Amino acid sequence: MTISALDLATETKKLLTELGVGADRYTGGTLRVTSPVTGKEIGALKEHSASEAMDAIEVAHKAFLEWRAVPAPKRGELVRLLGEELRLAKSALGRLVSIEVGKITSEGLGEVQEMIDICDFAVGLSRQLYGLTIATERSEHRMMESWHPLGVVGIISAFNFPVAVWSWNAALALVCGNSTVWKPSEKTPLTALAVQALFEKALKRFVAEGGAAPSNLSTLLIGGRDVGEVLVDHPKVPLVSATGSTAMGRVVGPRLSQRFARSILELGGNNAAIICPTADLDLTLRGVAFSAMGTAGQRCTTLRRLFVHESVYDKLVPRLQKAYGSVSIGNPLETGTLVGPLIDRQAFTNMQSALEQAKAAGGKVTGGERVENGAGDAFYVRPALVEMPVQAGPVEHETFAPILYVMKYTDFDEALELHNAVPQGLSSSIFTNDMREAETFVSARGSDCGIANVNLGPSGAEIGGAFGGEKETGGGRESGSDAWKAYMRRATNTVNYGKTLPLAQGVKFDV
Ligand code: UN1
Repeated sequence: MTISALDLATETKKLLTELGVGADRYTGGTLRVTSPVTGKEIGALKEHSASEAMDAIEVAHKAFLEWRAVPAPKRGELVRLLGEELRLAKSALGRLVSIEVGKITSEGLGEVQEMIDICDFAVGLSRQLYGLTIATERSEHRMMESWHPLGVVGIISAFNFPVAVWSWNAALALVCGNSTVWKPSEKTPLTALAVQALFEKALKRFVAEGGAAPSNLSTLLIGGRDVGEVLVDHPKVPLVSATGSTAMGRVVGPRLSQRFARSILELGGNNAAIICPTADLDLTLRGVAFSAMGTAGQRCTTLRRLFVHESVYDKLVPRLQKAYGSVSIGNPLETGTLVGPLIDRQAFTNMQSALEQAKAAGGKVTGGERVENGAGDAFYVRPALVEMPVQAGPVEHETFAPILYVMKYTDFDEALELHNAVPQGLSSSIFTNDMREAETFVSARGSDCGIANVNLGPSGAEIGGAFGGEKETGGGRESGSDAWKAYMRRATNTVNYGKTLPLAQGVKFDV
C-alpha cells in the first residue's frame, strides 16, 4: 500500500481505545497532531491552561505528602504493576510510538521495552535506597545518611523518545517517594495519553490490592511552552528533568537555578566515533550504520561525526557509501524498512540547510535528498554521508537529522583532540582492537562525554547505566546506576546515645 493511502487516524483511534484512552481526550481540541508517516492529522487534543497547570502542581504536591509516607518497597509494588501493564500493552503502545514518531517497528517496540526495563530496575531499587553509616570522631555517637523523598518532580520530554524518557524519570521518582507532573512534547502527546492511562490502570490495581496511594501521583499536562514554564517556575517543584535542545536548556537551567531548584538536563549531543587502523571493519560498518542512520538520525545519541584513520579510510568509506545508497527508506510500519521519516517539515528544512553549509565548507555530500514515497506532507530522506576536509561549520552543531560527517585522521591524539573539540558531550565511541587506544579513549584523557563505548556505536544505551552528558549536553544523569539520588534529598544524621556532649573538632564550650 502506498503511504498516502494509509488511514492512520483510524488505526490510532483503535490503538488508543485498546490502551484505555477515550476519544474525547484527543478529538475536538486545539493541539493538532500529525503522524510523520503520512503527514496527516491523527488527533486534536484539548490543552491545559497555565492556571490549570498551577492547580495540578498544588494537587500533585498534596499527593507527594501522602506518598512519601508509604514504605519504599510498597512504592516499588506500584511500579511493578506499571511494568506489568506495559508488558501487556507492548505491541499496541509500540505501534502507537511508530505512528506518532515514525520509528520503525522494532524501535517502537524497543522503546516500550526500555520502559519495562526501567520499571524492573526501579522495583529492585525500591529495596536499595541505601545511605551510608559513617565513622564518627565522637564516642557514643552514630553518624549516618538518610535519603528522603523530594517533592513534585517535573518531567519535560522530547518527541524522539516520547514515552521512554518519561519512564526513566517517573519510575525512579515514584519509588523515591515523589509525585510527578509531565509535559510531553507538543509533537507527541498521544503516546503520553496512552501511558497516563496505563499508569492509572496500574494505580487502580495497586489500590484494589490494598495499596495506599493518592490519586494524583502522576499528572499529565498537555500544552505548549506556557505550561512548561509553569513547571519550571513553580516553587513546589524542587526538580525538573528536561530533555530537548541546548537552546531550551539555556532557558530552563538558569530559571531553575534562580529559585535554587534542581535540574536534570539532557540536551544536545554531537556524538562521534574514531575508527582506528585495527578496527574490525565489518563490525564497524554495522555499528556506524545503526548509530548514524537508525531512528532517521533523531536520537540525541545519534552518531554525527566520524574520524577514520587514513589507513582504513578507503576501505570503510566506500562500503559506508554503499550502505547509505541501499538502506531501505520508507513506511516504518512495514517489515524491512530501516529508516522512517523525519518528524516534520522543519526537520527537513534544517537538514537541507546543514547540507548546504557543509557544501560551502568544502564537504562532499552523498545522499540527503528527499525520497517522495508518494507522501506529500511526510518527509522521507536518504541519510547523508558528508566527507569533510576539516571539522568546521555545521559539523560543530547538532542537526537533528541523519547526517554523518566523515573526516580523515593520521594521528590518534589529534583525532582525540578533535573528538572533544565540540561544545556537546553526550556519547562517543571508538572502534579498535588496540588495547592502548581503547583504554586511552575511556580514560581521563580520553573521551570527554558522559558515555564512551568501545567497539559499538554511541547510540542505543541500556537503562542500567547512568544516561547523560557533559558540557552543553547539560550534565544531568537519568536512568540506571545511582541516578536515583537526584530524585531524593540527602540528610546527614548524627545521633548521640551517650550521657555527655563531646563537640566535634575538640571544641570546648562548658557553660
Ligand atoms: C534520546 O535520544 O533522547 O541510548 C534518548 C539511546 C536510547 C535513548 C536515547 N536508549 O539511544
